[in-house]
Amino acid sequence: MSSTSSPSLREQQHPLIHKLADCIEAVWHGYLDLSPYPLPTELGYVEGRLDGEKLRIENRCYQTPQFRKLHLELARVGNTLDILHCVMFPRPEYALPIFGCDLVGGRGKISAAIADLSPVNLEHTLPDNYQYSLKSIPNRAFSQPRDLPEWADIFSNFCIFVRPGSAEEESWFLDRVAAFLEVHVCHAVDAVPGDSEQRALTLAGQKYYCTKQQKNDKTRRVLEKAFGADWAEHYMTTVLFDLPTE
Ligand code: BLA
Repeated sequence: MSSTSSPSLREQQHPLIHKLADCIEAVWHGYLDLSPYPLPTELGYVEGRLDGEKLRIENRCYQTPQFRKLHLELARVGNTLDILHCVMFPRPEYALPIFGCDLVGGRGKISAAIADLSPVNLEHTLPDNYQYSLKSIPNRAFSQPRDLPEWADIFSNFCIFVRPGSAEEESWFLDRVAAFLEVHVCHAVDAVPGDSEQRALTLAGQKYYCTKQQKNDKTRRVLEKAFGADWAEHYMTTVLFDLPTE
């Protein structure tokens, strides 16, 4: 494992990952008041080995007045596995959903493309203004929809989980995620902070979201094989799906 200055992985990754990474950063820079998020420096850029192949992880992290942590992670295993992971954690003062996205591919094909705006309230519903905006985004008929695993009860009705079957479907996915992001940042910058009771509920909802995401064995396995079980547990609970310290 080593830390070095961070070269840009996305130029070498699947074109959909490259485009989505650029899109996410353009929305963040275009609409939000970004400041750096203090990620432990040893985790900005990491390298390990998986089945004798090099695993490289590059993290970009920011915070804003509304978001505790905006995290974009790009990872590459040798030339066989490409990953984009992105989560936008709102500050618990704001009763906003969590934007999450994961793209996993290899050998020129994306096998899993998932994106959602996930509710964190007890009723498990998105705020009315989100529902209204999201309903107007075109719903495309992807040829290979995928079933969510058993732990995934955190996602909304608007969640998209597919294996994109063509270049056209890849661009549909990209357009849908771009639309999710625009809806999200536009509503987020207008949001007003709630009271302490509301904050506690939102925090509990975020905690539930993280607990469920930590059950993703497919993510854990990749990290365990490259870096060991303890490192994987530490990474999943402190970098990928951590919680604010109250
Ligand atoms: C699936 N995630 C996967 C898969 C791998 C990873 C290898 C299986 C791909 C497939 O079945 O085709 C691996 N993902 C990683 C790794 C990282 C990562 C190593 O992010 C870490 C850096 N996962 C998320 C987020 C969401 C998410 C934010 O990190 C959703 C918002 C979802 N990933 C997700 C889901 C699956 C997946 C639902 C399918 C799991 C399954 O089918 O069991």
